[in-house]
Amino acid sequence: MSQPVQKPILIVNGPNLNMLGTREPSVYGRDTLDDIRKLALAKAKSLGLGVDFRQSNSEGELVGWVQDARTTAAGIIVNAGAYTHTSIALLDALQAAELPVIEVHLSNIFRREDFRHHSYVSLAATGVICGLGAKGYELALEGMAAILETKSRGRA
Ligand code: CA2
Repeated sequence: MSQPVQKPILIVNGPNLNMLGTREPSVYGRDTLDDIRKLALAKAKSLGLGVDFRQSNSEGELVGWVQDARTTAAGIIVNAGAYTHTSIALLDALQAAELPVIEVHLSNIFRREDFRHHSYVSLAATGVICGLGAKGYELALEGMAAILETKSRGRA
């Protein structure tokens, strides 16, 4: 029997991540968000996964995309930017999605200000990757592929 077509992974990026590559390279690296999108697409292709890569500065838009993902995506990789530390709305949406969630941060949030040490997103995440720059997105895709593989074997 032929395999069912896998839904894509939603990679969702929060506020100010569209500014990557313009300032603060010592914290966030030199890659632009478009560079990261290309890296993620190439890694996903090598893993046999599709990707829907998005960014918004609006909390409501991010919540809407996560709500939609419940039916349109196989998993969610999320760098919620500063909403990581503030947004119960995004946490609620991620929990309601009932999908595997991997949280990514470019910087090591635990080496930074105290207010960045707490993440609401982590309460919905299977795993968290931080401090590895753009590479974190590739590692998150590898982790997601492993989670989905385990899930599909459970169903076989
Ligand atoms: O390390 C990360 O990926 C963060 O999610 C990035 C957020 C920050 O609020 C989180 O605590 C950690 C900020 C992204 C802002 O990115 C900029 C990049 C260049 C210039 C200005 C902002």
